Amino acid sequence: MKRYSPSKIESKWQKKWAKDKLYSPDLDKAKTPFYNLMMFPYPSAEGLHVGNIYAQTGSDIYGRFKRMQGLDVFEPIGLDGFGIHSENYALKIGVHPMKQAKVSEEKFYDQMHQIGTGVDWQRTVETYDPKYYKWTQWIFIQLFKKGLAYRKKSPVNFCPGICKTVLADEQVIDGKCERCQTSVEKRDLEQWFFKITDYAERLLNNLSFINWSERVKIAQRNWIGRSEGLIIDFDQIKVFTTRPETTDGATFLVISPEHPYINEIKNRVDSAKVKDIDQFVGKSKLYKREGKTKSGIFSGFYVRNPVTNKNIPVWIADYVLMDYGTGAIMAVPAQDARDKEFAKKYELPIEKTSLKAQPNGQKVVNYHLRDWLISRQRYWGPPIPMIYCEKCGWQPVPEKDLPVLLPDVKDWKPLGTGKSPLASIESFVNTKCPKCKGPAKRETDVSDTFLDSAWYFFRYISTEFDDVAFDKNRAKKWLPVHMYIGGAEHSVLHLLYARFLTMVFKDMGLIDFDEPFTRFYAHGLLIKEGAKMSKSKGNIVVPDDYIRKYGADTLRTYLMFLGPFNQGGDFQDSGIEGIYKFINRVYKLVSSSKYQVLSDKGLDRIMNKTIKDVTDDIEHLRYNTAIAHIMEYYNVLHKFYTKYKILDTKYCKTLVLLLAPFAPHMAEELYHAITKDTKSIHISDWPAYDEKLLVEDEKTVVIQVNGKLRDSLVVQSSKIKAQGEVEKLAKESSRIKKYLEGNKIKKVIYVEGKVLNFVV
Ligand code: ANZ
Ligand code: ZN
Repeated sequence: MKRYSPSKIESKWQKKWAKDKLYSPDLDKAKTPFYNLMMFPYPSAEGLHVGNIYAQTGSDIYGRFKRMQGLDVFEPIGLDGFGIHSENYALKIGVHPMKQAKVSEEKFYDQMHQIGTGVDWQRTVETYDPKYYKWTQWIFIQLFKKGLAYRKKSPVNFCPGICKTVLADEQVIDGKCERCQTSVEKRDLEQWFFKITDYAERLLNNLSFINWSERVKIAQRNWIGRSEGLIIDFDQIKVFTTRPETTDGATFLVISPEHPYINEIKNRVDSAKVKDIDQFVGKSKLYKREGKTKSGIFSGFYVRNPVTNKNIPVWIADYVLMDYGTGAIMAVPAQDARDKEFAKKYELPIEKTSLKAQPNGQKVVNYHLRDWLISRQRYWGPPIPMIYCEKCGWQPVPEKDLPVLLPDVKDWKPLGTGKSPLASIESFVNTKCPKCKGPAKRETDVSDTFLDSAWYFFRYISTEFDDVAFDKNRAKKWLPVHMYIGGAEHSVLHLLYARFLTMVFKDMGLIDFDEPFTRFYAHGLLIKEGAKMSKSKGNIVVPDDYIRKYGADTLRTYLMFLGPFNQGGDFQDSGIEGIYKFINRVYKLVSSSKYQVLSDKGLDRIMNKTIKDVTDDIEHLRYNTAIAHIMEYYNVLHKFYTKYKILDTKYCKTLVLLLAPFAPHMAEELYHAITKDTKSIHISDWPAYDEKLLVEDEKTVVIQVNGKLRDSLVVQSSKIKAQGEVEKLAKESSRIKKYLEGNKIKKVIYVEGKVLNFVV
């Protein structure tokens, strides 16, 4: 018997799989397409975190399982390497992002090979490849043509830290930049937006039919935030309320510091007040999101409450947002906590509501969902393909001129002026107007990374097409994605943007479905020995070290054994040792057993039961329990072999087949050692089980009391050995009960599987 040597086995099979293009289905001829997609990774040059490997392995196991079940599995891989995360890393290490991208790419693909994923290496996609971002730009233009891309000056989140760019609301966590943790400021800038709000209702309604976990659907529902209410006039000021029946308790009005009516008010109040207002409004622009204390100022202006007919004061305060509802509210401090806090702070009246008088108003539905902010004042992204002409206004770059190449420049670092570094490159900026051919200027912002990753799954199936973003026939055949696996942290944004673009493609007549991901499954997160992994703690698990020491098969199996896949788990060095031993034992048993054709009824039953359990578990992504069943099965085989020194080949073959999705290299090696099959284990059939063999056989046990036959019981074979079990069953029998009642049992004699005698 040869010693188990993962490094030899793994590289050998990886080469063979690549040579045979084992994981590259024929996208046009495939009969039973199954699109198995893992969320787009965005690795840095430091390489993949064990968390990425965790997600990737979980996805790969599902793909391998489906492939063995006979489906044409397409499992692509690529790299989301444009954008702020990659650029910030390049900034940190002082290397040009274009150069860095190549280094990261090589490292990433190398790791992906090493871990033994069954991905189609013919169809990789990198977002910074001009062949890809040409189509990202094309998509921008289609949205512009449909009126779904527009420009707006608006107060936006700006990170003055290392990012020096506008951030989407979602990239601001507790007032801090998600990427570099600097406190975010508000700035007024002209920006490109996508009108995702036009799709709010569809995005919400479709959630009812997609197979996603309730948790993710709830997150999306909350983010879209549908709200029904009334718009009520307080003289010229309109407020939005969801509680019109509390209008009698509205003791003051609050308008946002950005509300246009402030100009009107300034015309009507004295100059001292105007000065105060200007000062307050100016200050509130700089407000940082984390300072949630409500501050405000009395505007000097009053309006009439339509229910009480009383005049109430109008305040300006920063807890009212301009871009929701009407940017103005009626404050009902008796009912609303924020209003109450504000009223207490500024000693405003708090009055009870009970009247329930409904004022007149206009019924409206509002959504909390905001339009998608696309512009980024950065270098490392696809230039937004638009041209500004003084005469003709904004014009899209003609499609034949795509891609607008990102110039390779030395000064790529963010400027912090509210302009992208591209704005300083005259040869880039100055161009001709596509309409009047006069002098014009290019847009110099690049688009948000979330746009790159919102449509990549359309490209995977179309990489050889350079004249379209994606091929319609391929899309018809392969989409929507059958199984999508990724992190729960992307439950809202990425998934929402991908859904939105899919709907737009449908409206353009390019596809005939609304939803891109039939099934989405969110995996859990890993920790290390009880603590969150972080660089500062120095407890990051570098997958390469473990692959070197134990092999990819052990790492994969261990990661999946850690805990339920949707809950993550605690990575422990002692735990991976245990799996390594298990893998070694399997290798030893299978490769050293002598094979004979000798079926055993008990083994048959256990084998069938194991196949059933493992199949069910993998189908539901319960990988940890699937592995536990395989381990139990191994133990039974091992015991049997130790006792009888022979083992029918079929039992080992099943063991190896069941392990194939988890430990693909070792399984391949052993499969060829014990079968004559020349094709790969990964395209052989997933084992089937026989329902009939699952039923345990039973035996009839005669029950006596003082040696006299009183009853007989049918007992399952598995319980037949345990006298206690049989005794318990006998005592439950009503026929036996009456003989035992009131008597003391002196002795119980059991002849295994035959007779049980109570002596009373
Ligand atoms: C009076 C009232 C009484 C309100 C009460 C609530 C409770 P959702 O459900 O999120 O739509 N509101 C309206 N526009 C706002 C804005 N631009 N900025 C901040 N707050 C705003 O919430 C709607 C409620 O939030 C509205 O109903 C309004 O306060 C406030 F007991 O009006 B309500
Ligand atoms: Zn022009």
